[in-house]
This record gives sequence, structure tokens and C-alpha cells, in this order.
Amino acid sequence: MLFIVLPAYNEAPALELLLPRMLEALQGYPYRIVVVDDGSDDHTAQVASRYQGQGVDLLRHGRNKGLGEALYSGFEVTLRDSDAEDVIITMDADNTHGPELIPSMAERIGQGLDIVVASRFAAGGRQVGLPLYRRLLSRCAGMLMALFFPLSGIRDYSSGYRAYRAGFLARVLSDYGTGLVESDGFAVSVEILLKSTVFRPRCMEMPLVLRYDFKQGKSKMPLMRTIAGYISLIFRLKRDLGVQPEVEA
Ligand SMILES: Nc1nc2c(ncn2[C@@H]2O[C@H](COP(=O)(O)OP(=O)(O)O)[C@@H](O)[C@H]2O)c(=O)[nH]1
Ligand SMILES: [Mg+2]
Repeated sequence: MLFIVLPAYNEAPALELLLPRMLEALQGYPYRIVVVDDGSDDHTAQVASRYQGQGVDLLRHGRNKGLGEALYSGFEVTLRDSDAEDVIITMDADNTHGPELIPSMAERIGQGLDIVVASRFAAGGRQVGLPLYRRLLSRCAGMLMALFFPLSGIRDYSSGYRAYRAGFLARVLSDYGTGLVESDGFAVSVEILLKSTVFRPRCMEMPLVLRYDFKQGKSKMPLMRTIAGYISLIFRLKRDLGVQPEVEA
């Protein structure tokens, strides 16, 4: 079974385009899509609920709690219904992550991997329509994290598009609880990946062509807060994780 968690904050126009693309890409696979509407003030919930009955569930936060809590809620509900060999995927709801990649990511999990990252920096990956400062930010974040927390086979630490083996994610969540998502804002994607390394995941990257030119609406990323979040994450994890365990490629 494929579970897809879509954290969504004011993504109604993007979901209008993304959900039909997902249903098409997932035809023939058993799947469940969980849209986590994080206190949006647009029609995010209404758009998602139009697809209820077609494998789309809606989870709502009464107020905006942020990306970390939205991902956590999505993990909790999908893990409740999943078996160890199922696949849990996270991706942006802004229509920039092509759902066509989901089956091949899931296949890799089926072959025994714990985490598959859809990576802008893997051979064949690219970013279309992303402003230069954003390219620099994700590149620098990747290089900085690789310096402090080398993870064999991983270059894109901040990509929100990932597949996890459900049994693996369940172990991570049962160990950390809500402490898995302490970072404020977008640094949380990096935090989840790095904290999970304690359990020595078998991980790899697959090339992602990020279609930022397909993005509907503005980015939700607060730039300075994200940079500050990366820096404080490095200090926190250096202190808490200590010596980084080796990770199999
Ligand atoms: N649940 C939740 N999701 C958020 C929040 N902020 C951003 N997101 C979602 O996180 C994902 C990443 O944000 P996005 O604007 O795509 O960032 P960018 O593509 O890196 O510029 C999108 O699916 C957003 O809807 C938030 O406060 N809560
Ligand atoms: Mg995005």
C-alpha cells in the first residue's frame, strides 16, 4: 500500500492541478492520499474533500501549526493503518513535485531500502524556474549538512519529496515521538532525515526534476527563518546525536 502525505497550507489552486495528476499516476496501485490542511484560509479543504471517495482523505488542523506538525499528523494517521512493508511518501502540495516518480520510489522501498529521496542534485535531477537565491540556499544547505552529517548516497537533505518504509518510520516515531519535529519552519525536513539516521537507514536518491514553473501561488518558505533554522539544527543535532553513525548506501 502507498500512503502519500501532502502537507498543505493555502494550496487550493495547486491541489486542483495536483490531485488529478496523482490519481492518474497512481492508477493500478493501492494508495491512500492524506491531505493535511494546516489551518488554511483558502479552499484547500474543499478541493481535497471533492476527491474523498477516490482515495483522498482530509485531515484538518483547526489553526496553522506549521510544516513539522502537519507532517507529524500525517505520519501518525498513515502509520496507524499501515503494515511494516508499506510505503509512506511525503511531497509538497504546490504541484512542483511530479507524482509520476512515486511508483519507482516505492519500488526501491520494496527492494529493501528504508528511505528514498527525490533529489534535485542526483544525476538527471534539475530545478526549473527556481530563483537563483533559492538554488543557492538548497545547494549550500546540502553541502553544509553533508559536511556535518555525511550520509552516504544523499546530497539533497532539504527535499520534502521522500519515500519511507513504513516499518522504519514507525521505529523513528516511536523513539522520538513529537520530538522528531522540533525545528520551526522548513528546517524540519532536514531534521527528520538526520534524526532517522540513528536507525541506520538504507537510503538512496532518485533524480527529481523540480518544476517550480508549475508552482501555484507564492512560496511559503520564510527565507531568514529557514537559514536560522538550519544553523540551529546543526548545533542541536551535533550536541544530541554525537558521533554520526555510519549509514549504508
Ligand atoms: N501544513 C503546512 N504546510 C505548509 C506550511 N507552510 C508550507 N507548507 C507546505 O509545505 C510545502 C512546502 O512549501 P512550499 O511553498 O512548496 O515551499 P517551496 O516550494 O520550497 O517554496 C507545501 O506543500 C506547503 O503547502 C505550514 O505552515 N503548514
Ligand atoms: Mg514546494
